[in-house]
Amino acid sequence: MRRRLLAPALLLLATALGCTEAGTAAPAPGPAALPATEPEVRPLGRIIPLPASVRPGGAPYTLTAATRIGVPDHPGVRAVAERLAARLRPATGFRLPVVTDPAADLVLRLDPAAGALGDEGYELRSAPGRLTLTARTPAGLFRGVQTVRQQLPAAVERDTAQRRAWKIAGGTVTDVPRFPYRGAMLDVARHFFTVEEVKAYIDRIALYKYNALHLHLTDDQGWRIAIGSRPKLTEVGAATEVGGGPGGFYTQEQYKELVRYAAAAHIEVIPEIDLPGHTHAALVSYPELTCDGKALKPYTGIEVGFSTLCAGKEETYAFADDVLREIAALTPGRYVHIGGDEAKSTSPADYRTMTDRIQPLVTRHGKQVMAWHQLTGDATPAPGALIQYWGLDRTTAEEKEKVAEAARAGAGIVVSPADRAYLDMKYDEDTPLGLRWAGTVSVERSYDWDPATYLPGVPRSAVRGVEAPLWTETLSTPEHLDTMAFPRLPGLAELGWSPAAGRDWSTYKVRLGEQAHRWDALGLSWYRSPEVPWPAAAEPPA
Ligand code: IFG
Repeated sequence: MRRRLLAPALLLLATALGCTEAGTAAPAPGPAALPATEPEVRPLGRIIPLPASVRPGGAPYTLTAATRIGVPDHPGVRAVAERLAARLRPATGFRLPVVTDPAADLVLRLDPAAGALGDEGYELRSAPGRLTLTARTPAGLFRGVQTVRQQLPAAVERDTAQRRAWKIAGGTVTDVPRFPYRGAMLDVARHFFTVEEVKAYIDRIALYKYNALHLHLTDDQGWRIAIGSRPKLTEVGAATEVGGGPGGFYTQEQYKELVRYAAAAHIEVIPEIDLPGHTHAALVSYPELTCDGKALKPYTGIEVGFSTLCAGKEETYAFADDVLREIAALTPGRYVHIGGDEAKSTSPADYRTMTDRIQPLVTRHGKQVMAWHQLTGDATPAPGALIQYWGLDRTTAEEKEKVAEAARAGAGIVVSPADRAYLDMKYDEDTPLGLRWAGTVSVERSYDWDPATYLPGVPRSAVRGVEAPLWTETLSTPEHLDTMAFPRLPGLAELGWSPAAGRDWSTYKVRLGEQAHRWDALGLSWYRSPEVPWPAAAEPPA
């Protein structure tokens, strides 16, 4: 862009008007806009994540006032159907009864013999008068329902009756996920988010076929989950958050409600109790856990790496056992995440001592260990552990090699590079929210990489998938979460779900731009990135 020098007075005005910087014109306009309105019928497969196989053909299926949703006599399938009906009723105004009648026009069916569909795959067949979703499991039907939603006009997401036709393009979609682990992480420790706000985030990730919600429950600034045997963790440790706000916590009943709500979307909740670092809130609550036993003051800043449990004290392991026992009992999922990151105040020897004694507590309580990749550095991951990589381009080769060694020794790897997948990274220099210690992460940069080949020396078979962490040092409202997650969250879902072949930024960004109609219908406070061709009329809510 040619720099046009502005007369000083004009320069002042231009700056006041918020031009990107004094003396330059507004940034170059983004890619050409998309049509202001959606097509009458969305082409089959023009959704996110991109399905594995799409065979368009024939006339569309039309949802009508007479539509009935047919299910077998199976509670899991009926639950998926009821959720679909509940989603579609407000905008269509149709009754959409769920019936056990195979002659219904919208049918959800299980086919245990459809082995190729695996645990989450589905087949969608759409034709005049009949739409059939087939899967091996209710989870597969739930993933297929997200495709049904996205094939319908975005207006279907609205909660008031919309006068329009509800057509789904004709043809067949046969779809299976590339990776078994497709996670989104929400940090509720730096800033606390209520049960309703977390449920809203679950709704958002469910639309993009995520299947894991990693909840970062504890950190220096706050402890967010009640532990019956350690009441001070919430009496004291939950009373703060970054910036000095009131903080908060989940009772065990509230936490169970979150787990249930996620399970209804076939999303596994993975609780993280970050140890031995990131433990200041626990140390404030129980001073006997510090090596010198001195009482500490709550911390509401955003520094990291200054806290540690004490390897030489038996209290440490009694504490860890109390917490991990109760967390495991609240977790129907396979994993408990024990953190392990940024233990900068823990000696390597102490780190190994504590992780060697803490990991068996997880397995003793019937769960598998998940941890940040530092566990492969100064310690040895427990058998069957899931290691979450959060390094970045500048991470040293030896640190990456430690992860590769663990992978070759049997650990599963979840890839969430900070300079690709961290949704709390600023989009660019001008993003008001977020951090930038890993650099800025544009929409394209968050999409244009491959989890399967990202880490050198990690066997393809060890890569279980991808995760999109959203840290909340600078984010305190649901709107903040939406602004940082949209438009980057859907792209990471596609990296986890879609085949690598056929995925490229130039075509993806058009499918992404089309999603804006849906985000408007859902009322999301999304960021209108200049990288993406948005529909002419789609404006984020004021
Ligand atoms: N790194 C810390 C987080 C958070 C993050 C913010 C990890 C594993 C920086 N650890 O990411 O607690 O502060 O971007």
